Amino acid sequence: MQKLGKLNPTKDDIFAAVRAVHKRCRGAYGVIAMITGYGIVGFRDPNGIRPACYGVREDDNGNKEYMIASESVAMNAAGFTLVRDIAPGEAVYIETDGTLYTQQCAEEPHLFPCIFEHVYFARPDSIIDKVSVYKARLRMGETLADKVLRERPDHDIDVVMPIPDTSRTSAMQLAHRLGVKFREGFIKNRYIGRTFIMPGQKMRKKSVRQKLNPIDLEFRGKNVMLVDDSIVRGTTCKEIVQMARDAGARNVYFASAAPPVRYPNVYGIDMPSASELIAHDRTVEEIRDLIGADWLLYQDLDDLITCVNDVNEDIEGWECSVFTGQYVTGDVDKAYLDRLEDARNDDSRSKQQGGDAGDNGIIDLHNDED
Ligand code: PIN
Repeated sequence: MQKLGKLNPTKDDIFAAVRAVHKRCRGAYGVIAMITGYGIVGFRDPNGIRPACYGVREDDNGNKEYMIASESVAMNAAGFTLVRDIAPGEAVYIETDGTLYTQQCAEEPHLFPCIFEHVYFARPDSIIDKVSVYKARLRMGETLADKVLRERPDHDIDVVMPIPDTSRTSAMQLAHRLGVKFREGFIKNRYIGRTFIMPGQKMRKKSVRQKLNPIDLEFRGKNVMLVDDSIVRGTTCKEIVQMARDAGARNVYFASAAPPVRYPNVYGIDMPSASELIAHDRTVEEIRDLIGADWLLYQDLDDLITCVNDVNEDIEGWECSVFTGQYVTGDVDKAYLDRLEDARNDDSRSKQQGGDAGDNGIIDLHNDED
């Protein structure tokens, strides 16, 4: 329901409106809104699941200008300097003349940032809640290397390869720590842009081969360890493992910088329904078999948490529900997840689209590379 407010809203009216939104909404959100003629307002959900920050720059007359964004990289690109993250539940209001006001608008704010931002979503040059995404990804490579050495101290990996792009940072550090070669075995076709939602396995399979092309000489006769940021549906990695074999690899090992994704995301990441997640209700060995790899290595959740943990004492915990099935807002029950399953699986998506695998306007980031 939309209410028509006062004609001349003051900052207090705006903060009161944000307080009302927090009372009414559940889940995760980062919001930026323009109030025509008055200013812009930005705020973040009371658990700080989604990121938001603001920055400043001076105009030619020395006046301050502010910017609100979900990631600090946006600031750098536009010539702003990051001031700080918006606190969970807090709102920032910038009037058209550049005056900035902030106010905490949630009754019980907590900081539980989404760990998946660090695994995949955020750009590596972003700093979220004081944590450098790049450094976190480097550490993911180190902890993966330690796990390789724990599982197979006498491993026979000849070469480590990233599956471009997100995993490059961790793959590089994994290779470095193991003391094995790092090579770019797959080249991404940069002329194929972000593909919008593509329901149906067939479509997804075809687009993997259009997007990635192997450099055969890097594979021939070698034991290769492929590294990806995560395994979601498993379609891409199954195809990639096969491509590595076709290119002549002797053994294909697969490492995921994230733990098994076993549960759906209800906090803004458009992920497949539980039944479409390859790791849902499956053991690592079953997944390994399904993707056709000779060895499958997943990051441990404790290790992933240590990769992001040490810089910000305000962080009370991490939103890790896709790995644990525990949702920090405490209001996600089985009935809700069942409804989600019905609405999100491929069958219902293509029904909604009259059987057509076309664009429904939702960007499914996890199909981007499929
Ligand atoms: C790749 C990001 N990354 C690749 C997203 C594929 C899971 N997938 C998650 C792996 S990129 S699958 O950086 O955007 O290029 O498990 O669903 O097949």
